[in-house]
Amino acid sequence: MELAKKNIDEQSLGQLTIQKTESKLYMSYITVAFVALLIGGLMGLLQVFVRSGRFTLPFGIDYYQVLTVHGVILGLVLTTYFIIGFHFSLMGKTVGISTKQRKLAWLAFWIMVIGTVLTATAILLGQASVLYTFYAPLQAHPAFYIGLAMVIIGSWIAGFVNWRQLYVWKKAHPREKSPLLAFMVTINTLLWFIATLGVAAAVLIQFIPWSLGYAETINVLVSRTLFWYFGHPLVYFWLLPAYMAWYAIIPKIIGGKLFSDSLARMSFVLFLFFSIPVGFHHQLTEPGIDPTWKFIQVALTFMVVIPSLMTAFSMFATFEITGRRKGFKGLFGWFKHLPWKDVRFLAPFIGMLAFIPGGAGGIINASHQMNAVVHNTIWVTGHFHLTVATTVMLTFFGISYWLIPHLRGRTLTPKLNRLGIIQAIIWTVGMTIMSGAMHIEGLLGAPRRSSYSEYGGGEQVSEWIGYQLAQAIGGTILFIGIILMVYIFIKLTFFAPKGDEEFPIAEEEPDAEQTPAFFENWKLWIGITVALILFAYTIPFVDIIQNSPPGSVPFDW
Ligand code: HAS
Ligand code: CU
Repeated sequence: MELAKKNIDEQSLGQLTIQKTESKLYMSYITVAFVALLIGGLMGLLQVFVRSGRFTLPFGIDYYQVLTVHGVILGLVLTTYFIIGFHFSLMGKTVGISTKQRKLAWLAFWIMVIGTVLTATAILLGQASVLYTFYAPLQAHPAFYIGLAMVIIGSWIAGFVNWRQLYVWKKAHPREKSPLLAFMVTINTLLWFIATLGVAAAVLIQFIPWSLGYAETINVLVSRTLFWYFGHPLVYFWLLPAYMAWYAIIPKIIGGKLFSDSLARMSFVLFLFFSIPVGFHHQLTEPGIDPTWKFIQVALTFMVVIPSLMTAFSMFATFEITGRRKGFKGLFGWFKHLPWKDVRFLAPFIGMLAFIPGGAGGIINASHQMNAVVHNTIWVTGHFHLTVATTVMLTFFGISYWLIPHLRGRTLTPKLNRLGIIQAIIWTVGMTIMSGAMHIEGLLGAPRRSSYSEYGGGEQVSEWIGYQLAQAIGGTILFIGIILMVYIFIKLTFFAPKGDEEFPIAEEEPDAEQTPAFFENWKLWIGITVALILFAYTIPFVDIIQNSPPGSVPFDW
């Protein structure tokens, strides 16, 4: 009896230490994300100040240097680290992680960190003011590209670990369907791997030799095409973790069940298919790409809207079914049951709301004729502050409120919950003002990626300044939101009372229909994805290579 008890104690002790070491790994990734939030947010604040026309940057700091830090650190660093930390947490929870896999995950982390430091150093020394899209012929110091390549390689290792985790689980559970969240993580890492091949090719074959001086010129159109082959799926790599929370976590938080396991899997598979062969919708105004292929990729872009509409449908259904089960009646009565005072729900919910105008804006962007009106205007900046900076970010914040205390063995106190609600409201107000002003100013023709200028003082230009002031107000409110979020992060990580915060994963309905086995047919999914990419890119890419204008030399400021 004594012996048995001792064994059990040792076992649970073993498990506890495993959990602790796992948590440390996941928290490391997430911590980098919050540090990035603070730095990147501060840059955003400086930008809106400069563009208000009433502030100049001190110490000769260049606007475009600040803008590069902002885009790289928020668009590439914050997102990638948070997502990998979240992916690992989900996999650890659903399929487990072995010691060997954990070591590899640490290796991935350190390669990414060294890469991030290299890239950041190049930018901070003023040697890489090329923005996060690093369009040629703008040229950065080689360290910028080498650092980026290391971040990508690190993220691949992390992805391989995730695949291995699922593989090991499947071996141990033959004929069982993989857990939904593990399936989703696998799709998102596949999407990321296939997409980053493009940008890795551009960086390794084009940018690094060119910046080191081994190649005199660079083929601009090829580099931009490879970038956008990656750049569009990149935005779904950000969105899908938010969708994971919407599909599989939010139902649990509101006291409901998973709406449909098959629908959720199908929408993720559709994202894998249609996220990648659509990069040309960022290049609609670019000469040198055959309009027929632009048209085809636009048609495919409209295909990728479908899984988002499926998600919207699924969310409404979850809310309504749960409400009616709780006894709320009438056409919209079920709406009342939603836990408005629970920040784990409220923050992602506002994210969903923001995606209605955000997604509609995306459809406008993707429409060839309308793209001509908005392309390269600050409308586009407004679009992605609604999508990634509101829909995705508020969902990531919503995840943090339970994930961080869960990993740290703490609890989300009512006080922190209240602060979180205030944070979500501040974010909503700030973003509505800033993004709204950006959309309108864009329609009035104001350019994006641009510092303050009176452009010689035309009538049209004088219309813009009011909106830029509004952006400064919205941006300042947002920065207050960032400070508050970082404060909450520190509280949740180090000071919240010890406890056992729930990891909310929704269960299936007891009488749910069985998920068809073909969802596990990875070869089929990858095969279709590759076929679609080859279809959408081969002919226009060969055409671009054969008929491009001569390569460009570096653009000197
Ligand atoms: Fe986009 C440019 C087209 C979605 C991010 N996009 C960008 C850039 C970024 C970005 C960063 O076609 C700028 C890149 C740069 O630096 O140049 N975008 C689209 C389309 C979609 C889309 C068609 N974008 C996103 C998402 C992003 C993102 C998601 C980040 C996470 N985008 C474009 C185009 C451009 C572009 C062009 C290039 C513009 C140019 O000229 O440069 C679609 O995926 C959108 C589909 C979404 C929907 C919404 C569904 C709604 C849902 C919410 C339901 C709400 C509920 C709440 C349930 C159709 C799922 C309940 C509510 C109650 C009332 C109860
Ligand atoms: Cu896109």
